[in-house]
Amino acid sequence: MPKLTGSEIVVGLLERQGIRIVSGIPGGANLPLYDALSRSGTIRHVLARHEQGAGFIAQGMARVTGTPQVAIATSGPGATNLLTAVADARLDSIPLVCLTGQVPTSMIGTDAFQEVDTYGMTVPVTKHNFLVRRADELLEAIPEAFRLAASGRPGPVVVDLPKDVQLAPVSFDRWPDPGRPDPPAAPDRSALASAARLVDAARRPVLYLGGGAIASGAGEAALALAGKCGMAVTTTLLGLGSIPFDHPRNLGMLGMHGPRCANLALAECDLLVVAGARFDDRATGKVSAFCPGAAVVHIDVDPGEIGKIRQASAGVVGDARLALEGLLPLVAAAERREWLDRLAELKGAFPLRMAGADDPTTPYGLLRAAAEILGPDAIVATDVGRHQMWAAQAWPHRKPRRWLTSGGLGTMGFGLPAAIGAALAAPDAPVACVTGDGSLLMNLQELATAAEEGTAVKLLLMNNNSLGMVRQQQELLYGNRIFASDYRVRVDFPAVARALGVAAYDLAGSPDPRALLEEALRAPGAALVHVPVDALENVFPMVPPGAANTDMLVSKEEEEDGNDATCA
Ligand SMILES: Cc1ncc(C[n+]2csc(CCOP(=O)(O)OP(=O)(O)O)c2C)c(N)n1
Repeated sequence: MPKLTGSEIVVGLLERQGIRIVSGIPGGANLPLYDALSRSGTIRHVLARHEQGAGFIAQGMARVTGTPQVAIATSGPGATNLLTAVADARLDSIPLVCLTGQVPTSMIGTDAFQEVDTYGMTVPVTKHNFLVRRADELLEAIPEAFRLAASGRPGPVVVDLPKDVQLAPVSFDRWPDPGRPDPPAAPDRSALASAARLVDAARRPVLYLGGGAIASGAGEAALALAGKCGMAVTTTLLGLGSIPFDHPRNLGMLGMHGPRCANLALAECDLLVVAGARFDDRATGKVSAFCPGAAVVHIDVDPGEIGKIRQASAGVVGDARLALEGLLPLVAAAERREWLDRLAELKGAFPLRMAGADDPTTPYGLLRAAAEILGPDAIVATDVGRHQMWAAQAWPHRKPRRWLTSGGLGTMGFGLPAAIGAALAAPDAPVACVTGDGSLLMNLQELATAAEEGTAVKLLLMNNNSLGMVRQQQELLYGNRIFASDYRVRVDFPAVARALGVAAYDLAGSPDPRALLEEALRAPGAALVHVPVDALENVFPMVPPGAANTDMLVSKEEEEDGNDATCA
């Protein structure tokens, strides 16, 4: 009969859970946990420089592996710093288990030093949370946290650990089994039959894949269905990589910065089969104008999503992969040649325009060259802004779990720590982080973590000395009143990177930028590649917030070409 402290039980349970790397920062209220962690033979601790960084490092590992990963913070400011990464995981359905230190149970509610109500604060941004009041409860709570984080629609779980709980000795008979996800929810057969009838009756069907298609591994099933019944496929920002970017059925990303062909095709479809997506407003634009003539089959593992934004003619509750696999034998094979011809026409007339794609000192050119040099197995993380949308458009997304971006919360500062997490989880894969100067400044300190851990994260910094995406909206939608979006001080990013232990390469003024980029990407260890970008360089197409997806703003050049959106 083992007798261990609460902290030793937590560490033992993490080990049994198969956790090999955790990221966090110690403090007074979690020192017993750290003391126990120091004696673990199998768990490596990655010391982040900010708890938000620790949360995103864990997210990076979770997004790449699809399994819950662990971030640790102390009470009070540690927990509040972690909160953004937790909320981000909630909105993007990422499995995370966060362990926070708490003041001793006898002091809870007294405004003790570094006390915040972590339980109360995290209720709205977690899938579930625990305040553990007795050490023996850990034997149930920790495996349950892992089960909940990974089951059904994944998400973050916070376990708040008062200091006395960490220190209390407990005798117990045997270790509990590790927490495993529930088996994926099998879709209802009659719902699938209704969905199949709608597919058979449609003349212009489109399959719309979101993050749930990545989480469930639905890509192959999606392509099989699209191939059998003449469907085009579009993906959300989080669905990128579920099918290869160059697959003939792939229209590209829908929504605010998607290619025009995708948004125009959606406006013409008469059936939308939505799998693992939730009609986010950045994807749909003005909801009342989104696919106005389409019936909807909505497949989602979370019943709360069905009918939430858009009424579904058929709702299928279940795992996206299982649902698409179940639908496949029920639908009639159909070529739908007229629809495919129309899609080809739209794709030909309104492709994504990538100015400067052959020049590695332009945003599109940098992305294309880096993707080519890093190869098809590369993982790419992004921050939030124009650079993120350029990357969504131009990166050749080939496989799932290789595109890490903050979609729902849109958190600047996500990219670097998420990329570090990716490199820790997949040490053999090349890892890039596409970032902007505004975003990088939000978690810049994690460059030191990257250097310390020897992670070969390659930062592609598009530096426009401005909050570019905000500036763009001010220019286009607020009468060009540029306010609080241009920086007055120019940061010497290569010097800062070097000061934090990371090699830096500046493409500015380089006689052979492509060769320098290649040198940076092939060198061992982390590197920052600095690429100056004009603050006036906007990302197009763009659907103004609240407008219909068919009302896209395009670049001046495209406007001058006079492309008529009806094209027929
Ligand atoms: C934490 C956070 N604060 C503010 C915003 C609002 N915001 C969205 S994009 C953006 C500008 C991003 O600038 P930068 O990272 O330099 O990228 P760029 O758009 O210039 O490529 C801002 C301020 C945000 N998304 N996240």
